[in-house]
Amino acid sequence: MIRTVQTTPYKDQKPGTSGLRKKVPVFQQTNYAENFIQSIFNSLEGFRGETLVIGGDGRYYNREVIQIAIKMAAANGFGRVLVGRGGILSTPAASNVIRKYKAFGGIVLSASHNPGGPTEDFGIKYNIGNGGPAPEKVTDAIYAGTRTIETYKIAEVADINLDTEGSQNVAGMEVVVIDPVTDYAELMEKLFDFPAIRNLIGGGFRIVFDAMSAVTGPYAKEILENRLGAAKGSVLNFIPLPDFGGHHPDPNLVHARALYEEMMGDDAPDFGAASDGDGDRNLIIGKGIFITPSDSLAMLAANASLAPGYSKGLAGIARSMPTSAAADRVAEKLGIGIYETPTGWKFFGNLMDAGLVTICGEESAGTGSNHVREKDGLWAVLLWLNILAVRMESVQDIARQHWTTYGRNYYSRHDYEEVDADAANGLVTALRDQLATLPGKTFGKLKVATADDFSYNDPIDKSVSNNQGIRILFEGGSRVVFRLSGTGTSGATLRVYIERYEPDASRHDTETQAALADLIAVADEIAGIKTRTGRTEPTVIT
Ligand code: VG1
Ligand code: CO
Repeated sequence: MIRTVQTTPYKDQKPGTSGLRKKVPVFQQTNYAENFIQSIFNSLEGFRGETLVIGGDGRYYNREVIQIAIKMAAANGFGRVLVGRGGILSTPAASNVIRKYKAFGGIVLSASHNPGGPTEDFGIKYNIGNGGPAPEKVTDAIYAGTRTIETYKIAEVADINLDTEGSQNVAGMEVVVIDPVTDYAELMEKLFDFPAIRNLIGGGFRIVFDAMSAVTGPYAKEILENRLGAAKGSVLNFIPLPDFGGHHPDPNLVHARALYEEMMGDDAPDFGAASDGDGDRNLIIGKGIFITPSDSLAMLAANASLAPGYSKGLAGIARSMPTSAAADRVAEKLGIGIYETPTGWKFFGNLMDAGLVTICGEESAGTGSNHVREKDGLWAVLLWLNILAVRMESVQDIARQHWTTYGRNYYSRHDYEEVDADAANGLVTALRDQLATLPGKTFGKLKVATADDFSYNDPIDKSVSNNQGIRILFEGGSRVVFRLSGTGTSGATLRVYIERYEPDASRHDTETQAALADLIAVADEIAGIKTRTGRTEPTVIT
């Protein structure tokens, strides 16, 4: 019943920032998914008889690849597979299941915030036993394996029933279909003061959560409406759809525009939030105020000890390099460590495992803690609600007080999507060539202090990751950062991150793009964005 199938390598199976992401038709090529999954297994040792967790965000092609992955896990000698009912597990829920049931690892099927559907995106990611994304040495080994693969192993059995909870036997391996929500909801109840949040909501505090027709719908319904008493209908777009209703399940001001408009209206609810395709990102909007992800990280860290799960305080904070330095000021005040890592959650795992950090965050709307080893959209929403329930102040008041105490880091990211790959690479190369000569140069009122290509030395496993983004730091704490996306599936996406620090509270009311206007102009002057890409405007501003 176990068949060994001859195959030939595909040359393009290099995992990016978060797993292998390609268009669905690419994944539908003969043996494409099989080659990658076998290469994952080939890179691992000692999993015979162990447990593997499998789940995905429900996007188009999810079920097909789950069937393949289960049959291949059986053929390769895993002892047990835990799979979410319907093939559903949000990314943070998958991380929790891996940890809770002491699995060897997990396969998470998602292309996160990218659109889904027959011609849109799909993805496969491997997570290790700590519940987090495989570190670079593992993804490098997987990629090396895909270049030389000759055979894969699969059990020749009928399709597994993914829709009924309980245990089945697949070619001698146990497959347990689990409820995707229960374990996760239990964990949230342990971390947060649900009675206090229930009181807040019972007292007339109105919330709205947009699940964007993606995976968090069932989680948000259960937690926000059933357990915390939010009015029925508070969770919008709660049915996960294979194509996310034709939208980008990306919780930002562009793709969650309707929510933003509602939150800026006269009769706005008190708190608005959204999550992405696989449930690991969050958007936080208070009545009349959008909280940037970088600010959210800082504000959550500053107030985390108000929630029971963090009442003993934080060990430290980590942020990705392009994320604003707002969290650094909180860490300084709390007297705890702050770590700056490359983009992507895989770099936080070692720091959390070593007990050096409790809370981590990225400017791309990812925040999380050591409760799992992925970023966690609903977790961020619940920590906000817990803080609001204790402080009994509005989001707006909490944000303003925070800026008054710490100063405000005006922050924005400009994305230029699907630009010509050669033009994008040329732009980055030209920037690298300028690094040595930029320091000391002035652009209007701005003087370059330092310029480099970010390198990360992991303090735990001593691995080094080079070329993680070009940083140009100006005197006074402003900076621009340039890097190319590692999650896109067509052309190149240039990301430009712009930040200015403003300590003076009387100047905290400027519109963000206006506050950053001179830096935006200098970024173009130094990098030649318009001339090199032919674009006059970013595709997305967040
Ligand atoms: C983007 C974000 C990064 C995030 C990654 C995965 O990567 O910038 O912060 O960790 O997506 O998020 P890139 O390489 O495109 O900039 V998710 O929610 O797509 O798994
Ligand atoms: Co995501």
